[in-house]
Amino acid sequence: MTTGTLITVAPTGAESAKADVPALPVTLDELVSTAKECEALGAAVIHVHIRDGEARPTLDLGRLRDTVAALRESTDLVVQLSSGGAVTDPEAARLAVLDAGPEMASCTMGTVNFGDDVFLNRWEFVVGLHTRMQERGVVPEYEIFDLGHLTALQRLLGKYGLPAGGHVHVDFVMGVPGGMPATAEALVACRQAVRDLPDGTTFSATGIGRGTIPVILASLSAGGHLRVGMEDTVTYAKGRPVESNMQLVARAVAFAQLAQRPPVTPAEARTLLGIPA
Ligand code: KMH
Ligand code: ZN
Repeated sequence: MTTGTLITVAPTGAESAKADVPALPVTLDELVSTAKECEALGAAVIHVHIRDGEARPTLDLGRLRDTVAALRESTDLVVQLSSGGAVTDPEAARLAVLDAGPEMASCTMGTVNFGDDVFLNRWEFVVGLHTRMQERGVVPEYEIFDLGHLTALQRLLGKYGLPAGGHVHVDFVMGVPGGMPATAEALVACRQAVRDLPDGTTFSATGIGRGTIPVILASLSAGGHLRVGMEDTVTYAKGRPVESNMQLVARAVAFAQLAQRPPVTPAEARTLLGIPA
């Protein structure tokens, strides 16, 4: 059954510098006002990376706790903290993200070359993240950068059981240099592999850079959901920098409406993802 579209906004990420992308929300105030505006436009989930006082990526626990509290206070969005952080973040700090008490967190399903860097996700670490999320009642979004990550997820769930809430939701991150391409063909291959996961597994997809629009169109056509935002996309169209996260969310909402799969509300997103209201 085709449903409405769950739209996740990923407003900041860990890769772009504020100096290069001045519209990037990096302070708590900027993040909260972005979140409120994106919610009003149709976003239901926010995937959060935070920055320190110098706008550098950080996993500082105090700041993460304040961020979760501020987003809960000001919006109804599902708050999904990134446990991926930046490629330089140590495993212990990435695990400690769960101590900030989010409803949801990302869980990347394997190692991937990441431009000139390596985004390291050892099996033992992935198992640690998954089981700690089960213990804490944090609902994962499994990040899939390559087709084999879905096989790894099948293995993880087979050995360690379903996540908190019992529902499996994955996000295809497409077009990272070193990962799978941002193409309709790759999305269909992932969609096929999702059939080997538990019944009812849902997926969203995000295309990096120029893959943004092809992936939106392919995901909507294949019954998937959408993630958009300045973590993944800083150019709106050729020669036109993104002006704000709201511009990207508004475009995703318009595509979803054209596909006759309008955005779901945060409350509907919680039901879909198995998150207690
Ligand atoms: N910043 C990337 C190295 C996640 O948020 O879980 C990892 C990332 C994935 O963005
Ligand atoms: Zn992220």
